[in-house]
Amino acid sequence: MPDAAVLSRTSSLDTLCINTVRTLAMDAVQAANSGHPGTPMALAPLAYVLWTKHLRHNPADPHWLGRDRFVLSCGHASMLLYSLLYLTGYDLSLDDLKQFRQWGSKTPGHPEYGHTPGVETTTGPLGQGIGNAVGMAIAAAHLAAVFNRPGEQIVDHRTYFIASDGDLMEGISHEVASLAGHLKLGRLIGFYDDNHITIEGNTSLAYSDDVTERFEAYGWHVQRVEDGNDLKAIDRAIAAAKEETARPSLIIVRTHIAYGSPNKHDTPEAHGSPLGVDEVKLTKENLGWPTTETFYVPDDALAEWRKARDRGEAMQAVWEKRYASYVQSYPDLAKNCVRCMEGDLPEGWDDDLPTFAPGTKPMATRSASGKVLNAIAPRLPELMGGAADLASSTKTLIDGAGDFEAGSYAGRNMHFGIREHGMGAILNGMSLHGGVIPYGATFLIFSDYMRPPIRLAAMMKRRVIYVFTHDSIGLGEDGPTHQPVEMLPALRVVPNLVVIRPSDATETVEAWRVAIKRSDGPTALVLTRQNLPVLDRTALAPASLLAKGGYVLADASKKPAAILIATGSEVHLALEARDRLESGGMPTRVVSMPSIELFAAQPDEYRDEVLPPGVWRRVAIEAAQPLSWYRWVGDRGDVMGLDHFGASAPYERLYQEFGLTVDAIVRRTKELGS
Ligand SMILES: Cc1ncc(C[n+]2csc(CCOP(=O)(O)OP(=O)(O)O)c2C)c(N)n1
Repeated sequence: MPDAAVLSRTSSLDTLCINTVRTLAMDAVQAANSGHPGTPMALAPLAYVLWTKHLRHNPADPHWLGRDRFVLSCGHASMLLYSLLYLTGYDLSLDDLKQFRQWGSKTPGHPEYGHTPGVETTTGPLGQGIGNAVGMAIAAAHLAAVFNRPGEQIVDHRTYFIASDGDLMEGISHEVASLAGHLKLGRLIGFYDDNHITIEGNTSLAYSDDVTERFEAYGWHVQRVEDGNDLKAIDRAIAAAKEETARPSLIIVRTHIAYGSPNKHDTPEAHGSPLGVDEVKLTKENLGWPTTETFYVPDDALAEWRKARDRGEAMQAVWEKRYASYVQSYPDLAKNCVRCMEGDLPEGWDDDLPTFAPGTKPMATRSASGKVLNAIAPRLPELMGGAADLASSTKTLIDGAGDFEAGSYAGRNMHFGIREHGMGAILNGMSLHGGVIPYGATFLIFSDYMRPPIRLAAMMKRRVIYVFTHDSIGLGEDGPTHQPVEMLPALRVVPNLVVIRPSDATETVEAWRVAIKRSDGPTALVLTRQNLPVLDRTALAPASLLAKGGYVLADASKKPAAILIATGSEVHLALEARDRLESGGMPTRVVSMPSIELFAAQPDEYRDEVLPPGVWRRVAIEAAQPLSWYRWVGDRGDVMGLDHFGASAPYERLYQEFGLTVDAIVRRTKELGS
C-alpha cells in the first residue's frame, strides 16, 4: 500500500500527471466493466518519463518517418497506451476513452493497428509485440545503413517496447531476444514490467528465470530499476540505454500492479477485472486525488502532458531541417527513401521477370521461385528477407545482396535462425516500420510454428510474403513429420491471407507478381520440392490468369461434361486425366485454381464462366486435407485429397499408394453420378 511519503508527493505535478493515467485507466475499465486496470496503474510513472522526456514523437503527425516506435507488447494494458495518446494530444479524445471497449470506438480492448492514431502495431497475444519491436529495429537499422550518409543521418530513431511477465514467458520472446542480441540492435530499448503477478497468482507459481542473466546471455545491456515510482532512476536508466548503441537494452522495472489501490495492489484480481466502484473511490482517496468524479483530468496535468505537442513539433522540425539538407545533397536517395516508406513500387519493378518457354526442363516451383526472386530483387531494393535456416532448400537467397548481420545492416539476406515464430513477428514489425517489403521462408509444415503472427499480419493488412516450400507428400522421404496435409486448409481459413499454390514455373512468376503488388495483406506462396513439368502456355491458357485465382487452363473439346479442378503439383495430373477422358468421349475441362481466395473474390459471372453451374461432374485434386474444396465441387462432386498423414518413401510411390494418380482421377470422374 502507498505510504505517507507517497501521499505527500501527490502535490507534485509529476505525480498529478502520473495519477491522471492511473485514474483514467481505473475509470475506463470500470465504465466498460471489463479490462485490465492494474498494469497501466503500475506502469504510469515509467510511461510518463518515457513519453514526456525521451520518446521522439509528434502527436500531430503519427506517421512522421523519423519518429521513435513504441510497442506495448502487453496489449491488455491498452488503457495505458490510450491514456498516453489522449494526454499527449493525438487525435483521441476523452470521450474516446469513455467508450473503451465499446462497439465502433477508437479504444478497442487491445490496441489495433490502423484503428487508433499512434498505435504502431496490434498487440494482445503475448510476446508478439517484442517480435514486432525487433522487426522494427531491424528495418530501421537496414534503412539507416542504406540511406544515411556521413553527416546526414535521416534514419536515427529508436524502437521501444514494454513487456510483461507473460511476454517474457512466451517462447517467442526467447527467439526474438536471442536474435536481437546476436544482431546487436543498439537502438532497441525494452522495458520489463517486473510486477510478479500473472492471472493465476504470483509469478513464482511457474517462473523462476533470472531475467537479468537471461538477457545478458543474449548479449543485451541490462539495467534494473528497483522502484517503478522512482522517476529519476527511470530517467537515468533510459538515458543510459540510449547511450548504449552497441547492444539492445532491457530495463527491468520492479512495479506493483494496481499501485495505489488499498485492497487490490499486488493482487492477480487487479490484472483483468475492474477494481470495483468502491475500490476505485478508495484508490482515488489514497492517491490524494482531488475528486471521485470519473474521467477527471486536472487542467495542470493536461497542460503538462500536452507539452508533448510543442516538443513533438520542435523535434520534427529539427528532423525536417536535416531531411531538407539531405534532399539537397542526395535527391535520388531521398526520393527512393520516401517511395519505399510509402510502399509504392518503382516503375518497371517487374520488367525482368523470367519467362519459362515450353520445353524448359521440369522444375520445382521452389526453384522457379528462387529465379523470380532474383529477377525482381535488383529492381526492388526494398525487398529483403530470408529463411529460418532453410534458405538453400527454400531458394530464398538473393544473389550478391549481402547478409544482414551486426555491422552489415545494408545486407538484404536475413538469417532468422531456426526461429519460425520469431520470424513471423519480426516480418510484421519490419512491414509495420515501413521502407522494406519483407519475406520469410520455411517448409510449409512449419507454417504452424508461425501461425500467430501470420494471423496478425492478415489482421493488420501488412504486405508480408511467406515462401513455404516442400508443400505436400511430394517432398517424399522425410516422411509424415515433414509432409504437410492439413496446412493448406488451415492457412486458407485465415481471413485476408492469400494462399497461392502455383502449378508450374510460369504460374510461380505470376504468384510473385500478385504477392508483391498486394499492399493490403500477406501472401503465402506454397511451392514444391519436386520437379514439375513446365506447362506449354502456347497450347494452354496464359499463366497471368493466376491473378484471378482460378481459370480455365485447358478447355473441353465441346461443352464440358466434367471439370477437373487442381492446384500445384496435381495440375499436370489433371491435364493428363483430361486427355484420357476426352479420348474416352467425356469432354473435360481443367481448371487451375492456385488461389481459392483470389477466385472467391471474382464476380459471380467470372466464377460461373470458369465453373458453369450446370456442370455438376466436378473433381478437385489436391494432395492435402480436402476441406477446402467442397464448395467448389458442389454436392455431387468429389474431392481427391488426403485425410490422413503421409509416409516416408519416394514421392512417386506415395502418390501411387495414396491414390493420387491419373488412373484414379479418370476412374473417379467417370464413376461420379453412376
Ligand atoms: C499468447 C497469450 N496467451 C495468453 C494470454 C492471456 N493473458 C493475458 S495477460 C496474461 C498474463 C498476465 O500476466 P502478465 O503478463 O504479468 O501481465 P500483468 O498481470 O502484469 O498485466 C495472460 C495469460 C494472452 N493474451 N496471450
